Amino acid sequence: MASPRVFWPLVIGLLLSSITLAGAAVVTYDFNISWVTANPDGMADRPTIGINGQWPIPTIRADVGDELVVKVFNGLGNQSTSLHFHGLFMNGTTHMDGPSQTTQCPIPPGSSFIYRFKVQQPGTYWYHSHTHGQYPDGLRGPLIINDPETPFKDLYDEELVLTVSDWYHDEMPGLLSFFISKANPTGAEPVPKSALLNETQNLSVPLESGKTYLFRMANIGAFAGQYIWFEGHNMTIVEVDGVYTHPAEATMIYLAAAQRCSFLITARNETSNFPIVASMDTDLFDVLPEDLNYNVTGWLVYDLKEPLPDPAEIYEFDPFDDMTLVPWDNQTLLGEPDQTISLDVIMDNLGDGANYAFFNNITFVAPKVPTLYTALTSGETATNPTVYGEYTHPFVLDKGQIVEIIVNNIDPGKHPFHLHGHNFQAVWRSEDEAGTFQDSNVTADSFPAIPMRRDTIVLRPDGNIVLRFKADNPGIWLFHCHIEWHVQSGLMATFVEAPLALQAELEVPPDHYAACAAGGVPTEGNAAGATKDLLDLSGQNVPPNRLPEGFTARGIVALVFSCISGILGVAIVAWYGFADFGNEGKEPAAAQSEGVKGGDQRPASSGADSVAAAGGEGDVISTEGERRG
Ligand SMILES: *[C@@H]1O[C@H](CO)[C@@H](O)[C@H](O)[C@H]1NC(C)=O
Ligand SMILES: *[C@@H]1O[C@H](CO)[C@@H](O)[C@H](O)[C@H]1NC(C)=O
Ligand SMILES: *[C@@H]1O[C@H](CO)[C@@H](O)[C@H](O)[C@H]1NC(C)=O
Ligand SMILES: *[C@@H]1O[C@H](CO)[C@@H](O)[C@H](O)[C@H]1NC(C)=O
Ligand SMILES: *[C@@H]1O[C@H](CO)[C@@H](O)[C@H](O)[C@H]1NC(C)=O
Ligand SMILES: *[C@@H]1O[C@H](CO)[C@@H](O)[C@H](O)[C@H]1NC(C)=O
Ligand SMILES: *[C@@H]1O[C@H](CO)[C@@H](O)[C@H](O)[C@H]1NC(C)=O
Ligand SMILES: *[C@@H]1O[C@H](CO)[C@@H](O)[C@H](O)[C@H]1NC(C)=O
Ligand SMILES: *[C@@H]1O[C@H](CO)[C@@H](O)[C@H](O)[C@H]1NC(C)=O
Ligand SMILES: *[C@@H]1O[C@H](CO)[C@@H](O)[C@H](O)[C@H]1NC(C)=O
Ligand SMILES: *[C@@H]1O[C@H](CO)[C@@H](O)[C@H](O)[C@H]1NC(C)=O
Ligand SMILES: [Cu+2]
Repeated sequence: MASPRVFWPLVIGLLLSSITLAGAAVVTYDFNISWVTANPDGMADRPTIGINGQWPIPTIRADVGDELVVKVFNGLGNQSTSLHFHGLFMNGTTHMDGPSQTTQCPIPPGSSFIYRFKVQQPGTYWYHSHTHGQYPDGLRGPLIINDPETPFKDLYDEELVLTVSDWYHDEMPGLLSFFISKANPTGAEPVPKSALLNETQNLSVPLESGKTYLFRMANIGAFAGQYIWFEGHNMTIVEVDGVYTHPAEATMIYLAAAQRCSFLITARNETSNFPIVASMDTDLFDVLPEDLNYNVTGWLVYDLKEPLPDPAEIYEFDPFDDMTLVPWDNQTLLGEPDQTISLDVIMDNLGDGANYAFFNNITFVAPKVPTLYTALTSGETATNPTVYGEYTHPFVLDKGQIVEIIVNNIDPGKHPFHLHGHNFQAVWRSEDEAGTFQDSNVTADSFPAIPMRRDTIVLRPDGNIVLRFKADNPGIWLFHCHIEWHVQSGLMATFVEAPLALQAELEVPPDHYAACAAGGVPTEGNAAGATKDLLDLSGQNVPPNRLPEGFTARGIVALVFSCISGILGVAIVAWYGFADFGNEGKEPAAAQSEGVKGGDQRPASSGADSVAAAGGEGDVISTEGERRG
């Protein structure tokens, strides 16, 4: 068990130095990340990533104002890892944010790494791996920041943490190499095998009549959004993603991957029991396997001797609309933006025949040098986005700017977008199929005076969203879809916020650089590792080549179907054809893309570097073999 150890001597030291820190503690967790066996849906034992021999992994808990210290040992043996503390601003500690190749090097097997940061925000968060699409294999758990001064403290008697998630029977490396391959040209995401409630099924939640409970819910799944309801009970929402809200009544909520919501439930004067239901949003699934139970049931249990009834079937999902929430602090609409970033979400195929996700014309590929280390080692050139490489899709933000992000969905899927290092005001969200924001007649006049804030928001099919935040937190922050498949297929951009302030203020501890050395990852220079001419990006990691003009995704689908329908010879010829398109006109640098896109956040995977950095770990998710036909 990883119970926190509180170091009182240090607390006393802090008390002596500043009374404003009264009560602040240092809360330490020792985590040995290693393989265990789990079977939460009762259908199959599978290797799962646990902590200290356990899965589900521990809930991290601290109070507002505490310093959290998470000491990680990578005991996996065959995969590197890292931890992201989702929703925490990491103000002054961007190097503790967790994404591999962005703010740190992946922690290789056998290495240790310490995350140390102050927690200034109350609420419901979670932590998960931010390396190689790894968290769905088990490395995901709740993170709760208790607030002794919560405005709702008189409204409830007890609090309960409750997660929803989705579960696969196969491990991510294998699923990913199929997902991003020419055998899957439409980019159909693997469908989960089960839904889970608190990483199990048939969960009993004992309630006592007359008491009110604060439920802290988080969707810690890989892919599926879930509809959640409690028969016979309404919820009073008081927090989303760490932002307190004016209480709002709901009968059903929707939590996309990575979203959180806390709400009050008042126990009835009852002796019978009530189903809790979470139902995966099957709109997200390209295929709906006949044998899939996409619902998971638990019970509010008033009396164990009474039966646990089956849930009533419902015919329409009508979840609470989070855009109607009002933050408790009444923070008003941020002013006119100083910088507007407009991103179109596009799914398309590249020359290797696989399907990728793009913001505008760029699919994310991790740089050779983690972006933070580029920012720290490029002097005044750090304000020039070029040094971060084209495929990290960098945007440099100036300190204090009001930044507006417009995301247009040129795709019929839902995408939950997440920003690291901040939450954002959700100033506009269109209905489905509204087209682009620019083409609509919506203006800032229709933005709410007090917009809802959160850190993860659902963009609707072929719709658009407009978000605003203030660049008051120097750091390197990713903006990405939180569907783990889309992270890996490239739906990610990098915000480089006030890099010169980082150079002046940040000190990266030696164990972070030791992880780089152990993995053979360079820590200086531009995205390509050049230290002399910082604007020379030759040799940067790149995605597979584009398809030649006129060669459409539909063509690829047709090819694959022709293969499936048995015209094998023809298809094989076509296949070799592809491989050629993919390599046609490639400069030596482009050849390095092979294997890179199988997983993001991975160092270059060809040449000497890759052997040391990725190949050596044995967890390269590569479709290289297939690409070569
Ligand atoms: C939960 O109960 C259902 C129905 O009895 C059963 O099919 C399922 O296997 C149970 N799940 C687990 C993990 O025991
Ligand atoms: C971590 O766990 C693994 C697997 O249980 C074990 O072999 C290893 O000794 C542990 N390492 C440390 C540092 O506790
Ligand atoms: C869910 O699991 C966590 C432990 O992982 C536990 O602390 C919590 O009480 C459980 N929630 C409910 C509602 O049973
Ligand atoms: C829940 O709210 C709905 C709509 O406001 C209301 O009709 C219903 O009676 C409420 N149910 C309970 C159990 O309070
Ligand atoms: C709960 O129900 C019982 C039996 O119907 C009743 O005696 C009791 O007064 C009720 N309690 C409350 C708090 O309503
Ligand atoms: C899941 O629950 C929904 C809502 O009640 C219902 O319509 C659907 O039939 C259920 N699906 C399965 C596979 O049980
Ligand atoms: C927010 O506004 C409401 C009125 O709409 C007011 O009652 C409340 O006190 C305000 N909250 C804060 C934190 O200022
Ligand atoms: C994307 O478009 C911009 C603007 O047209 C262009 O400068 C850039 O080279 C393009 N990048 C890629 C990777 O195609
Ligand atoms: C434009 O505005 C009108 C009137 O407010 C509204 O009815 C219409 O739906 C809007 N069109 C779009 C594309 O938003
Ligand atoms: C970060 O800290 C600075 C200085 O205390 C503060 O001005 C800023 O609002 C903070 N930003 C966030 C996102 O918490
Ligand atoms: C790593 O080891 C685990 C546990 O033995 C195994 O299940 C998994 O497939 C291995 N992963 C890779 C990528 O080799
Ligand atoms: Cu997505």
